[in-house]
Amino acid sequence: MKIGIVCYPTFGGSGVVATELGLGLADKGHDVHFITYKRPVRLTSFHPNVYFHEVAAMDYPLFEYTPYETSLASKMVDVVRYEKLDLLHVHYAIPHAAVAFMAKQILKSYGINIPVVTTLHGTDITLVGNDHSFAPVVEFSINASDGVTAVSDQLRDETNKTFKINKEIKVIYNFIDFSRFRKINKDHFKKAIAPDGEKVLVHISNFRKVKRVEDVIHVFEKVSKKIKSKLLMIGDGPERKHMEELCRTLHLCDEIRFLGKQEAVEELLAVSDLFLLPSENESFGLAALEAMACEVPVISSNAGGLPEVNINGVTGYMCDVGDVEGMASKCIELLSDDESLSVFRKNAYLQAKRFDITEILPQYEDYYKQIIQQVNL
Ligand code: GMT
Repeated sequence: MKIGIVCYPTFGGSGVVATELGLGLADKGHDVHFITYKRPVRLTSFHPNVYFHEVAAMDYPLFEYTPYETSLASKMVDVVRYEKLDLLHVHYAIPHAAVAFMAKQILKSYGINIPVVTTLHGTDITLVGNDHSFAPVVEFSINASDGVTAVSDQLRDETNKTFKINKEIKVIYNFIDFSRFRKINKDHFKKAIAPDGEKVLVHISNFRKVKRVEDVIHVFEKVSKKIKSKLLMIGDGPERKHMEELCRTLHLCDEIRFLGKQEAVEELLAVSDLFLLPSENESFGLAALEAMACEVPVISSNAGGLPEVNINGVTGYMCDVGDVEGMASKCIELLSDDESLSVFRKNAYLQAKRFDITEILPQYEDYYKQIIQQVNL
């Protein structure tokens, strides 16, 4: 198949899923055309079946806000026509599903009926999409897509609760590529990060409010009073500055390292003992899955779709949102008992195996075929 993928090219979860999906499809012999405003961060090397079409938004003194959607729709029309795509797969409803609708209508005037699949990722429904400044467009464009997928059962249910959706939303879980995410030996990293054999806790996110990053610091504060430990904070975003200030206030700067955005997170997960994800909301929690694939158990909140990924008492523990005390005591419990920590490590890996890319990718291929057939009826 010739597939067009539209996504955010940044470090966020939806862009990562879209890029890994495209690369996986390309490995299977499909031609994949990424249409984005920048090369996606995980698109790092040459692949014979992968193409990148950059959307250049036009600046003009009249435009206080650059009409990016118009440029994107034009690029989508151009790529579908000239590359003869079979299907467009857009990730994150805003604005991609609405722009896909516009592109689809324009393509009809050229006699092309391009099938459009929209994948919902989370905040496009829960945090941003349900705001009244977006909601009517989000609802309309989900209904106008030929196929719609969500990354967890919870996100599907939430979408149906929030909007009047007139079609079935298919759940296709996020996935993990074990050729990249697996426990590797990085003993020299471990010695540098935890020279006195300290336990290593880790958090990876975009440091937005929804991640409750301050809970990560407060949990660690409690853990570090009982267990010799270090905390790695990976990623960047609006809350990072406040978190660095909080570390100073709590006199924890020697124990907590802010590493910013990292390409090879698997190398840091390889030296980690626990992953912390206390999010206010999380449709799936791809970062937690990446940790689990590297045999790192997860202490998380029980928000959104997290219970579909992290199994309480098996692959880690879950507590209510904001229950810093509970999360800290579960960390201390696990980190004090090497035997049970190693059982949780194995369980985390086995659970991650359920989301192996080799299991999930065929679900997308089958869905594409079904939607293409439906549109061509
Ligand atoms: O919040 C993020 O981490 C970014 C956001 C995105 O769309 O880029 O992530 C959402 O999509 C990910 C991939 O499907 C999910 O794993 C995340 O759980 C989801 N984030 C939220 O729902 C807050």
